[in-house]
Amino acid sequence: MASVDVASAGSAVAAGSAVADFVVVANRLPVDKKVDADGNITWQRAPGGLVTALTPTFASRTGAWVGWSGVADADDQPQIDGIQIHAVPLSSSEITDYYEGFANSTLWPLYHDLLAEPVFRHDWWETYVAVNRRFAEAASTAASRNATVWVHDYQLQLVPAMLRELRPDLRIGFFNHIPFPPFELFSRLPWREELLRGLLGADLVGFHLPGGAENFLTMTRRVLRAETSRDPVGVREEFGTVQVGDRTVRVGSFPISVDSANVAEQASRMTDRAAEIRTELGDPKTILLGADRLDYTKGIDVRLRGLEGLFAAGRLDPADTVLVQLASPSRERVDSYIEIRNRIERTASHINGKYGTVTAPPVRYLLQPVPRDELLAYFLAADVMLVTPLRDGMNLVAKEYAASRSDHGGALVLSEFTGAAAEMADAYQLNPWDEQNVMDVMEQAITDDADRRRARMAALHREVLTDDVDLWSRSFLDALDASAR
Ligand code: ADQ
Repeated sequence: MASVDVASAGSAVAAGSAVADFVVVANRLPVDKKVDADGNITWQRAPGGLVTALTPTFASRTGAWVGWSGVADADDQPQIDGIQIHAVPLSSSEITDYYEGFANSTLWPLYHDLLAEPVFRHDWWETYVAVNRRFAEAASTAASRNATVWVHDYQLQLVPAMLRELRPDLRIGFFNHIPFPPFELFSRLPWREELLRGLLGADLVGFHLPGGAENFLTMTRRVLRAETSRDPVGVREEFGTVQVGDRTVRVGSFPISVDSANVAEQASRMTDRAAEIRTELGDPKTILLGADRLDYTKGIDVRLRGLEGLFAAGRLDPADTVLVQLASPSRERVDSYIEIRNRIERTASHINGKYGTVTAPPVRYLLQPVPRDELLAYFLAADVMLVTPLRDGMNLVAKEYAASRSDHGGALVLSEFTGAAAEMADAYQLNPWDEQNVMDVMEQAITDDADRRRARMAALHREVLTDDVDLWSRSFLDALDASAR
């Protein structure tokens, strides 16, 4: 992570006259605040696709970003890379109740098909409301008259309506980065009406896939008895609508992507390091790779069990196979995350104990974020990338892997339960709930004919280079510009 230049807050903003005509509101800022033992403060660019996606937009407008800094109680307003930063302060108890609680122990498991049991607590909800109001107020302070405000993700679903009430002049978009669940799941929420009304404060509500958009339209019709149009909620061009009084809210799907050209270019400089990695791993015949935030949705245990099954059946030789699992720590104080970490670590060490030797364990597991360049070198070294989530809104790793493989080498194993599967038909797709199928598809990707593997990767690479993250943000913002006031 590189440190970035920090200038003090612009006096116009400090004086309360907002200047930004484009404001992003997201749970996290694109920078992390670090405070050392002597109290010195530095800001470091946080890795994340969103800021990259929006760089061209920020370059052409006066931009501001409203979000949490990642540490308790910070409320700084530095100017970083030309973007006015509005850090929304969160106390330690708000981090527990709003972030770890309502966002990640209620909404996250509910929206991911109950992969963990969601917890419904009224005190968490109250903190979620209070924190959402704080974000809305900060956005209202940051935005100039008639500005465009783009609110992101499940942590901030109340912000659109709260912001509209404060600032009816604004054009407000909302994008949901995780799946939006079907009626039977969403209806469990004691606060389902409030959340829907919160989202309907936006002019445009976007999802990765048409299925999420359809679920949202169904919810508003059945819970709020809103009038909806169900034009095909296709990708980009076609929209459904919800009538809210005299306002028409548009609803559509916008599958996110990655900064493909940049990934390809950066990866092309990592070929030497990729060769070195292969040597360091003992030059095995097959290198399998997983790279994920350590989350129970990502199916890290699915691929480990698949590997064990193939070893047990004698279909894959443990002496000639290495699976590298790069896991970056996430939400480490939440119980369900502690449980999945323990399960993954038990399974990995069981496989190594049973099928490895002291000097050559087949599973290499890292619980640390890996620097970007190094991650790309692993992508190039991998013969097969394993992306096996039980549920995932999109999954950027699959797209980054395809973008990095300008050489058309490697193969992508991809769960049908990711958003990415809808576009990446040339991946080796599997059903992560079917152990037999997991083993079969992993084996097929490893052993398939070289020409077929190359043709599939060539198609995936070509596609992701065309459908990049710039197209995603432009299509969302164009649709928002065109939306009714
Ligand atoms: P995430 O659940 O965080 O995103 P994903 O889309 O896969 O998941 O993005 C993860 C990012 O972290 C990728 O850029 C990847 O390169 C990086 N990463 C993964 N493992 C890493 C490691 N060990 N070290 C360093 N970096 C690592 C949410 C939704 C997704 C949706 C995105 C964007 O859950 O479904 O695709 O938002 O909308």
